[in-house]
Amino acid sequence: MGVLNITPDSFSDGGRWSSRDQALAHAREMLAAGAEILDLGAESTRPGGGVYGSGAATVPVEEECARLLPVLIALRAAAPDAILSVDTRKAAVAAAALAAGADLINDISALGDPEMAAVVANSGCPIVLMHSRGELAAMQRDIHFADVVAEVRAEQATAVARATASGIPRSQILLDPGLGFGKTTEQNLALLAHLDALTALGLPVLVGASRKSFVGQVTGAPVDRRLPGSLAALAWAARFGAAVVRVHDVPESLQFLAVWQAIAGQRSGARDPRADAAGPQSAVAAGAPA
Ligand code: HH2
Repeated sequence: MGVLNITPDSFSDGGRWSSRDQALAHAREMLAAGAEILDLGAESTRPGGGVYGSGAATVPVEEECARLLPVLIALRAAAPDAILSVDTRKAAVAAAALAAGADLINDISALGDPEMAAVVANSGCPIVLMHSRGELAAMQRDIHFADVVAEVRAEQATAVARATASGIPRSQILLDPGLGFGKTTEQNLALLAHLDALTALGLPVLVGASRKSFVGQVTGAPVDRRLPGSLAALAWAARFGAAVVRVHDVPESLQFLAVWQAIAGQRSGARDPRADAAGPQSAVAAGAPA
């Protein structure tokens, strides 16, 4: 999933693709590079209370639609086979986007808008239910988890139950641990290291680690130099079978995944299991070629 931020203020690329023509050109580049899904966002959701100060300002529905719809409509016409996702917390924006040809709703508030479930249920489109806690404006303040992996998993299970009770079938739901949304660096790392706890819920999982501040905190890299660290996070998402990875750098991420998968394919091949049991040191001791 390639990120298409049609915003003036997104944390890593705000303003770069905010005109219709810039956005369309970037969308074409990502599709040509092999992105299967594009995630169009017309409201930054960088959380407040931490490195982003007071966080992103809420964008009124009219403004969000005015940014989003011209790009979505043009893209739908230009790329009929692309899967177009819309990153919005607002049911009215989701309804307008679906009418304009969007295929998927990416809701970082996991049905925070009480009207969202009906919009999604009526359209039959898939929805991403991302984990977060509290209000966006203060999300990075007073973060408390006793066991982040268990609690995110339990809260995602609750979100699924709420969605199905509102008429959205399980078959339409994707989950997302919400990296960077109300979590410390260590908690983001723990969620990646134990992503299998979330995939165990039996629904496809989306992971968005690209360029996030936890990558900067581990490495000291500024936001425009976080690709290598983002790829390390991608490796863990791949290892635990994430169904969708949300990235800003599509060609680089696809090259990374192609090699990762080619190596993983060798693991599932016809290797003699005794070789693994012996381990590399035994092979050296036995005089095997290094
Ligand atoms: N992260 C961002 C936005 N939307 N959606 C999902 N499902 N998962 C994520 O991790 C996620 C998301 C933040 O990234 P970006 O869109 O680049 O920044 P901004 O919110 O500042 O526009």
